Amino acid sequence: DSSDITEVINFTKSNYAEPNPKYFGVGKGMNVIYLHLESMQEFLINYKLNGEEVTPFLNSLVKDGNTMFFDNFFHQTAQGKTSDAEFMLENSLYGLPQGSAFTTKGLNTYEAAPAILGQQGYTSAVFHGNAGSFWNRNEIYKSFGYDRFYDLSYYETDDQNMAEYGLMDKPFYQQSFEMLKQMPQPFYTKFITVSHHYPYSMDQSLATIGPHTTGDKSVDNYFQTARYADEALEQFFNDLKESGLYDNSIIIMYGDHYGISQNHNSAMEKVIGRELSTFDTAAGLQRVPLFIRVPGMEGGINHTYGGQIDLLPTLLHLLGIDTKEYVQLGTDLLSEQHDTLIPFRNGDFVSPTISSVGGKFYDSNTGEPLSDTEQEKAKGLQKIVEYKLHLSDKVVNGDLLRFYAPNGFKPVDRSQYDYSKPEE
Ligand code: GP9
Ligand code: MN
Repeated sequence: DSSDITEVINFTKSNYAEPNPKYFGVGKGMNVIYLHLESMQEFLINYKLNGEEVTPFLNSLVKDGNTMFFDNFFHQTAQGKTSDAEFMLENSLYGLPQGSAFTTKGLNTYEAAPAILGQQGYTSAVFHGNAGSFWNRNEIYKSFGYDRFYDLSYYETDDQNMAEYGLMDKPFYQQSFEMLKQMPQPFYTKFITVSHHYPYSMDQSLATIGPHTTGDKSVDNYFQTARYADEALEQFFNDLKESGLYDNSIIIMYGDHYGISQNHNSAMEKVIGRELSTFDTAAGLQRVPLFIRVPGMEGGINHTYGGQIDLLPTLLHLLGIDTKEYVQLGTDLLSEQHDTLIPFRNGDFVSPTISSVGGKFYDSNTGEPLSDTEQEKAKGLQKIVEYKLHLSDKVVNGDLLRFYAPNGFKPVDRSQYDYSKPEE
């Protein structure tokens, strides 16, 4: 009932991280472009396969000085995979422990990014070259307040340009760009790519790097589709630059979840070039890349520990919108008070000092089991992690945002949205 939301608000208020004056509002009024790096793991960045960079374009952004790259950023998804990542970045609420909140909680009340920004004059859209019903997107996006959803029906496809889950990244970005140019500004947009998706097979005539040589097919192919995705991104960036959108848009790129599951650990040892412990595979390798570029903001490598839950408060603060009154479980990555305790959905966690995997605690820096003297501290962190997940599940399962809206926030009216393509 409505008293449950009070407990949640008490927590989010106490966990609130004040915006950093250095970054608050630096992107005020700018467009927002989220680029979904399907199945990208952090280890790909600066990885060399036979002396060749796999993702030369992304690597160039790490050192370009204008883009912030986070090298301790973790995905926090579970069975809902892509949809869990989207759920977190739109709401700063966790996905569910089982199944996908997108599928089962599509009709809930949300206070999601598109609605918050819609009330600040933004037009929002998702671009995705797959059927709109996949992950129930065409329903839950209405609850988030997305104005437009350009799904597969908006794209030209043929037998040559389709990957297993939809239109391949290069034609996808090309065609999306034509639609993006027509959008009223400022806009809040998200581009969900599909080429670099398990099992990572692609037309070999389009491949520009050889496969890896571990002997594990999906691991080996992973590098080819990653290269293709990297090339598609570069092409899209070039279009943004030529059109001028590059100069008034915040670009955020995030890996959604692991691409190589823990069923491939022995091949991954060959990829990484050393023996991998449970800590390495269950925690360390769950890092995904995060890039944030705000025109005029200084970049560089940022070592802050963070997760997908933190994206929404980070973005809103960059846009100059305070998050104190919102029910958000993450905190601004750029705040001095950012909470660096990062829960995984299964109750494991990472932090800059202590990590937890399967009920055992580790030193985050050495990967060694934690000393006896620090066990109590670790148990304290474990309790907080469980509490955060518990509160989030209470909000999502109880549809608790029905009972609370921050001052001035107008609840979303789902009936106002229709994503079907107009007749020609
Ligand atoms: C499909 C795509 C894939 O539309 O987003 O989702 P995933 O299998 O990665 O969860
Ligand atoms: Mn995915």
